[in-house]
Parts: sequence; C-alpha cells; structure tokens
Amino acid sequence: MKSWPHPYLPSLPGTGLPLWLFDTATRQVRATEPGPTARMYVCGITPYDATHMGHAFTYVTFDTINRVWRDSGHDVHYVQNVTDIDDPLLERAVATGQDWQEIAHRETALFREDMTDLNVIPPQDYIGAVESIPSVAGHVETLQERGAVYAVDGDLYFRVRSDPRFGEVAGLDGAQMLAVFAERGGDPDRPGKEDPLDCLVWQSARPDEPAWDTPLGHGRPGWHIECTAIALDHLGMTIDVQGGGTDLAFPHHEMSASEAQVLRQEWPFARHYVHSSMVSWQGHKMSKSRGNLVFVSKLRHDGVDPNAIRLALLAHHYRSEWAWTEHGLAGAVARLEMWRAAADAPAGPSAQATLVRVRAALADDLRTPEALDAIDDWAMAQQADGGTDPDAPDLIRNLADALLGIRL
Ligand code: 5CA
Ligand code: ZN
Repeated sequence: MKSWPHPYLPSLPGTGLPLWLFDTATRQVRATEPGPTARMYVCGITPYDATHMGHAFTYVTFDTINRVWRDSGHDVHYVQNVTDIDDPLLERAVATGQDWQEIAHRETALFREDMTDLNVIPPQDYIGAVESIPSVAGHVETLQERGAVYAVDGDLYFRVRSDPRFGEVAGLDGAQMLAVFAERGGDPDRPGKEDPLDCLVWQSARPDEPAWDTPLGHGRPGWHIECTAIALDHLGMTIDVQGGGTDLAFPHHEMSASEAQVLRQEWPFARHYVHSSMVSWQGHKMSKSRGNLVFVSKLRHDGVDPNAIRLALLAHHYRSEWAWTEHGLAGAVARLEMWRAAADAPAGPSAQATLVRVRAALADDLRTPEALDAIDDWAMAQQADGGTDPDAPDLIRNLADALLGIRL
C-alpha cells in the first residue's frame, strides 16, 4: 500500500542515549538493543472510521520511539499493517449501505493525511491485509505442517498450546484470558474447539461476504495471523518492538507472537512488547465501536494547528491513562505559542543543557512530559531575560522537530 510522505528531520549535534522501554512481557523497563537497523512492527488501523485521538496517541508514541532510535544512530525499519478486511469493516458496510472497499479506501486515505499533518514518520512498509492473503495462506500451511492447526466446520484454528510460551506476552491467568478473549473478538464458546482460547486463522467463505481463493480454500484470514505474516515477511524474527495500544496485548499480540514462534521454531517474536495506554473521552475509552470520538481530521478542519494536537498528546506519558479535554488542547495551543515566540527571537539562553535534558527524558521510557518541561524552561527563560546565544533558537527549533515532531 502507499504510505505517506517522509517529514524532513533536522540533524542534531552529538548522539542520543540508548532507549529504555517498558516491556509488557517481562514487566520491566529494559534497554532496547537494536542492531544498526532497529526493527519495529506497529499494528495499524482497521479503517472503518476516521483517526481519533486514541489512535493518534498510539502512533505518536511509536513515532517518538522511531525518532529516539534515529537520534541514537540507528536506522529504523518500521512496518505497519492496515486491517482492510475484518468483521467491523463488513458490519459498518452493511449498517451504512456502503461498499466495504470504499470505506477502507477512504478512511485509509484520511489516516495518511492525519499522520502527515501530525509529522509521523511513515512506515517503510505499509501493508494491507487483503494484499497479504497469499502470504497468510502460506503461513497457515506451514502451521498445518507443524501440526498446529485443526478444522472446525471448515474454519481453521491455531492450537495456542502448540507454543509452550503461550501466555507470556500479556501474563494473564487462565480466567482473565478467557474473559478478555471473549470481549475482544474471540470465540471461546464455539463447539468443536479443542481449547477455548484457540484462535481462528482462516475463515471459510460466508454468504454475502468477500472471500478469496487460496490453497486453504475459499475464505478470508483471521485477524492475528495477518500481523504475524506481515511482520515475518518484512522484518523476520526477532523484532525489537511489537507495538500497539494496551487493548492489543491480549489476545492480539499474544496470539501473533505464538503463531510466529511456532512458525519459526524460535523465541521470542519480539524483544519488547510495548503498549500505549488508552485515551478516554466522556468517561469511556475512545472507541469506534462506542462512537465517543474526537477526530484528528475534525480538529484540523476546524483550524487547530496539528503541532498543538501533537503537543497535547505528548503532554501525557504513554503508560498513563488519560482523558482528552478541551482544556488540555488549549494548554497545548498556549504552549506552542510560547515556544514559537521564544524560538523566533534572534538569541536566547544556551540550549545545550535543554538538548541533554530532552534526550535523557525520552531515552528513559519516553518521559515526554519531562521533555516538554525542559523546553518550557528554556522558552520561559528566553521570554524573561532574552539571552545572548544566537544559535540557541535554531537548536531549540531543531530538537523540537527531530525528537518531538513539533514544528516551531
Ligand atoms: N487493526 C487492528 C490492529 S492489527 C486495530 O486494533 N485497529 S484499531 O483501529 O482498532 O486500532 C489501531 C491502534 O490504535 C491500535 O494499536 C489500538 O490499540 C490503538 N487504539 C485504539 N483505541 C485507542 C484509544 N482509545 N487510546 C489509545 N490507543 C487506541
Ligand atoms: Zn495487529
């Protein structure tokens, strides 16, 4: 699939620090240890509605990881999928009388615009589920050869217990796994399953639903195997970061990791499983299914500077749950104005220490609120006392852009 344009990244003096991140599987903040090229897979949207602030928070979080790695001297191979065939998309098509492909096409185009305006670095490989169907079928055949697949009325299920490490990503106990699986698209009660947690990898064609011809028969892929296949095809094993919101830790990342581990007979699928917390609005997690949404595109069309939207997101640590508010956005608009006023001056106080502080905050599990505080301190000092360093405003402009994706 077409990705979106790459933003210009200014270079900064010196090199950033190695990035430490919280890993859901080990429940520890640990150093990432990528090779010359860091490898990151982040789960993409299911394109049946526009990008909301929860999505934006998640993609800005992983964009910050991308920027910190680059600043510390790594290239980044970033891969993202688009779930352009799945139940929610078909349900929306039926409910609104539209063609499912048109919805997917339109909402993916809008997502690209939103990501471009938010200065998000695009994935090198942006891959749709539909275009991956031949690959998914091949991976399911390999799982069959490994004895990890069985049929229930023509649908194919992955035996989660064929991976001895199943359960280690999210760390839930059996009862929790069952409850969450049922809530998030699973079918624990389907008769004929060997283990209630076994997950669908191939669904045979249903009347009035799209289906594709593959060696597995006429049908379409299950959800988790889509991300397994795309990640293995484009990044291989083992990746540095598997990412998404906390709602994906189980079952999605658990299942995709187990499928990959059985396919490759290697462990682990990812060195870090990284999850951004849920953004809420009106008392509930912002979600397309509930419909309590604040859209990036709506704010953009209302004339809100996307840099202010990005600042409003970065004001929250990625592992804290928070609610989107008008007040938070207004604070970000004011902050952006203050930073711009200070960076537009001909000189300011030295910004070297600010760069050190921003790098240290981001490298330590992406403490973005503290990175913003460091720039606040510089901007307030500039506004209060002027300053004599003629290079300082440019350094602030460049570090805000390169590390935070904020254009002053
Ligand atoms: N297509 C699948 C992943 S393969 C999917 O979950 N799509 S999604 O459109 O529902 O979500 C896209 C990304 O946004 C996921 O990483 C999800 O965890 C994240 N996300 C969804 N809602 C929120 C929210 N309210 N707050 C933070 N992140 C969210
Ligand atoms: Zn995914």
